[in-house]
Amino acid sequence: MMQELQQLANNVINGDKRSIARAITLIENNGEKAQRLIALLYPHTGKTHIVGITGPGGSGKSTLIEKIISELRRRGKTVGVVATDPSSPFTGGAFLGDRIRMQKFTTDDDVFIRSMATRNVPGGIAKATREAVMVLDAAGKDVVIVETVGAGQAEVDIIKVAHTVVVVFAPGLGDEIQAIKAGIMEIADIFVVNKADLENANKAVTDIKASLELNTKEKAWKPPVLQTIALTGEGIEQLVNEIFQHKTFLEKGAGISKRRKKVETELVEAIKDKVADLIIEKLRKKKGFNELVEKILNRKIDPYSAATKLVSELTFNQKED
Ligand SMILES: Nc1nc2c(ncn2[C@@H]2O[C@H](COP(=O)(O)OP(=O)(O)OP(=O)(O)O)[C@@H](O)[C@H]2O)c(=O)[nH]1
Ligand SMILES: [Mg+2]
Repeated sequence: MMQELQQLANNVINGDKRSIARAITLIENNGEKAQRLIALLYPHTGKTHIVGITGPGGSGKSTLIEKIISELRRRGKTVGVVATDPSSPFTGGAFLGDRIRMQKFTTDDDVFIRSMATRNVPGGIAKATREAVMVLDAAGKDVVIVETVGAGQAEVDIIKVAHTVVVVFAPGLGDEIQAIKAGIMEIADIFVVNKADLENANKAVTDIKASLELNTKEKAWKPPVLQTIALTGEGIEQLVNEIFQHKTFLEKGAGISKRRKKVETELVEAIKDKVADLIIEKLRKKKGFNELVEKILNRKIDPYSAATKLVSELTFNQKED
């Protein structure tokens, strides 16, 4: 098995498209193999620039990404895309429209696009996305784009992997903007008002700028607010310029703490995983476990009280330090 995984890792590192796809599938299944693969790939990561693209449903993220890919290819950059949509009821999370749009890149060996399966991902979609990004990073992609609908904590967790966060709005989505502001405004590095061909695009820009005034006065990086028309490609070149401006900004020092924080998040998330597994394994072995399952089944106790009881009885072996 080890040899097979090593071979897969080598092929990923060489940028082989089918191997990248296989590696991401393995990771989605989140088994022991997945973890070994990550261990093999991790030393080859850390070179890609990760761009998170988020915003309300239908604001034009996917259309924008298609144009960004073309612009990046024009500049000779290799690209990976991971699209997630935790709320999508569709298997695979990708809309037919997305698939058709992105088809033109299928013959380009330097573009890899993946829609993450969104349901029943063991370990969660945020983890699977983080690891898929690692695979594309190890595969040598210059830029990796992560698309997610910015609506809840899960999405904020997903976007935390990004170095540069682009938030995409569209005119006339006032309520959505309000809903999203809470979680995502603080982590946005670039704002885009897409669909600038529609009415009220200028008003949307003014609104975003007004709310930025309130909380970015002392920040070294002031998030620009751009207008785009993803349908025609208008404004895309400037958007890509801003993404690279932000990359340069991060490389000049401001990014060191951000990168450190990112790695810290990775470690904490990995610990959470491990700790949960370890504790659950330990608790399952206690005879009280099955008794409590029985009691929950008979509605004699609720799962939360049962969990509290089990966890409070846990002991840790100090010698294992
Ligand atoms: N008028 C106009 N329509 C656009 C523009 N960009 C995208 N659209 C349209 O808006 C709709 C949604 O575009 P998508 O790119 O799928 O939006 P999305 O944000 O990826 O949507 P979700 O993935 O569902 O959240 C599509 O019908 C696009 O053709 C634009 O600049 N102007
Ligand atoms: Mg989309």
